[in-house]
Amino acid sequence: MTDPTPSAAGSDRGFLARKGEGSTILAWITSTDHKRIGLLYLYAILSFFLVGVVLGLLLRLELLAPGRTIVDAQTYNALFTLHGVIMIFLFIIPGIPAAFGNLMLPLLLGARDVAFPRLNLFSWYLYMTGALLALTALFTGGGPPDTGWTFYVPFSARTTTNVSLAVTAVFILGFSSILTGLNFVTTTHRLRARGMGWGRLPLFVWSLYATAWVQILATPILAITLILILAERLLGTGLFDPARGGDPIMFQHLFWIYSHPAVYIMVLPGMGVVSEIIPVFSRKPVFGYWAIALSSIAIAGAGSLVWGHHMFTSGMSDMAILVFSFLTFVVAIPSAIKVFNWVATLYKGSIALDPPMLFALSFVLLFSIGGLSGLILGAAATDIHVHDTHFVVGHFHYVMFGGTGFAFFAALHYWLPKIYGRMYNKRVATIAWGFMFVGINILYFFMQVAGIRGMPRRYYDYLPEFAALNQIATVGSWILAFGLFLMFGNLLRGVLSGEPVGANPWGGATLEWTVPSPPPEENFSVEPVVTHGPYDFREAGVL
Ligand code: HEM
Ligand SMILES: [Cu+2]
Repeated sequence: MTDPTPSAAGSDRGFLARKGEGSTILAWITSTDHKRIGLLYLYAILSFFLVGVVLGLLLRLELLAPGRTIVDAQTYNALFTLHGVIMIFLFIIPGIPAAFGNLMLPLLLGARDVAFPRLNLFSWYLYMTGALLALTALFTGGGPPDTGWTFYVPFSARTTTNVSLAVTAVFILGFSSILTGLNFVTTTHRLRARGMGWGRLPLFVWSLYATAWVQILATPILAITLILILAERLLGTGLFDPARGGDPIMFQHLFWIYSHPAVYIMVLPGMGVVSEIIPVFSRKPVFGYWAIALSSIAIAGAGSLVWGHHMFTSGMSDMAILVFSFLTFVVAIPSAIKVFNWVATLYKGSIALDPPMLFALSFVLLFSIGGLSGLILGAAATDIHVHDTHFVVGHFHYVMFGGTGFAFFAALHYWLPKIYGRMYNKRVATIAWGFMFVGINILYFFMQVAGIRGMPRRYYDYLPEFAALNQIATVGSWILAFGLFLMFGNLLRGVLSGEPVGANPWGGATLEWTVPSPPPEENFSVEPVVTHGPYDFREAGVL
C-alpha cells in the first residue's frame, strides 16, 4: 500500500483497515460488514466481467471475416454460451445490487448494516460457489456447454456437453440473488434512520427495493425450470419431450417468466444510480421524485406480464400475441416517465460534466436507443422479420451494456472516492469514457444494421455480403475494449494512489456524504436524524 496520507475528513482508513489483524484475507472473507461484503462482490464481479469481455472480443474476432477465422463452429457455440452465462448471471444481474447495494444501502438509510449481516456473507459464498461451478463446467464433463445461456430444450436435454453442471451453477446463483433480495427488503423496511420516511428515501433505494421484490418473486421460477432440465437430462422425465407427451414450448414459457422480469433486475438498479447522479451534477432537486420512485414499482409489476414477447415465433394464438405485444408497449410508459423526469431535472440545471455524470447521461441515451429498438421487437409484425438476428443482439447490448453497464461504471466513478477516500484522474476518466462511448455505438449499431439485413444470430459464419458490416462492428469492439482498459487502469491507480478526498467531493445531500471517506466500520458515530429530502441541497448546506 502507498503512503497512508490522512484523508481530509478522517485520519484512518476506516473500514478498509481495522487495526492490524483486521486486514488479512481471512478477516475479509469472514467479515459481516456490508461494506466489506460489497467490495468482495465488486472484486469478484469485475474479474468475471473481464473474462466475459475477453470471450466477447473472441466472438467478434471470429466474425471479422466470413468462413473460419479463429475457431470452429462448436467452439463458437461454447464461446457465446459462456459469454452469455457469465455476463448475465455473474455480471449484470448481481452487478449493481450485490456490489453497490451492499456497499451503499445501509449508508443511504442511515443504518449500521443490512438486516441480516450473516445471511449477507452467506449470499456471497453462494455467489462464489455458483460462479466457480460455472467456470468448472468449462473444463470438465463432455466439454463446455453449447446451448446458449437460455438452455432451450430439446437441445439442452440431449446435448452431451456439460449442461448439467452449468445448470446447477445457475441454480445456486439464483439462491444468492433471492437471499440478497430478502435482505434488502427487510433492511429498507426496518432500518431507516429516524426522520427517513418513504418520501425521503434516495431513489437508488427505491430502485433496489423494487428490484428486490422481483428477485424474491421471480427467481424461484428459474430455480424450478432448472431443476426440470436436470430431471429431463438425468431421469428422462419427458416433461419437455413431445415423444413422451411433453411440450418444449412449456420450457420457453417457464424460462421467460423468470428471464424477462430478470431484465428489470438488471436495469432498475442502474436507473436508480442515474437518478442519484443527475440531480447532484445538475445542482437541482430531482424533478418528479414520486414519479421516478413509483415508476420503478410499475416497471417491476407490469414487466412481469410480458414474457411472451420472446415467443412470437414459437407458435402462439394470434390473441396471445396481441396481448403480449400490447403489454410490452405498456411497460414503455413508466420507462419513458423516468427518462422525461431525468431530462426535466437537467433543464436549467447548472450541469457539471464530471465522469459520473458523463456515464449517467450516456446511460440515458444508450438505454433510450436500446428501448426504442425494443419496441421494434415488441411489435409482433416487425419482430418476425428480425427475430434471432443480430438486431436482437444489438438491442440487448444497447440496453444491458449501454444501459446497466454504463450505470455500473457511473456508480464506480461516483462512489469509489467515498469507499476508498481517494480520487482517480478525472481527465483520463473522461478520455476512457469517450472511447467506450464511441466504441459501443460502432459495435452495436452496425450489429443492428447487419441484423435488419438478415445476418442471423449465433452463427459463426455468414454470407460475404455481411462482411463489411461485421468488420466495422469488430473494430468498434477494439475501441470499446481500449476504453475499458483505460478506465480500469485509471480507477485502480486512483484507488491505490489517488488524491485524498473529503467526505463530500461531489456535494451530495444523501447520508453517505455525511460520513468520512472511507466510512468508519460502524458507519455513523452518532445515529443520524434525517431532516430533509435526499435532493434538498440547500437544506443540506451544500448549495
Ligand atoms: C455488459 C456487457 C455484456 C453483456 C451483458 C453481454 C451479454 C451477451 C449475451 C447475453 C449474449 C447472448 C449469447 C447468446 O446468444 O447465447 C451475447 C452475445 C454476444 N456478445 Fe455480448 N455482452 C456484453 C458485452 C460484450 C462485449 C464487450 C462484446 C464484444 C466485444 C460482446 C459481443 C458479443 C457477441 C459477438 C455475441 C454473439 C452473438 C451471437 O452469436 O448470437 N458482448 N452477449
Ligand atoms: Cu423480454
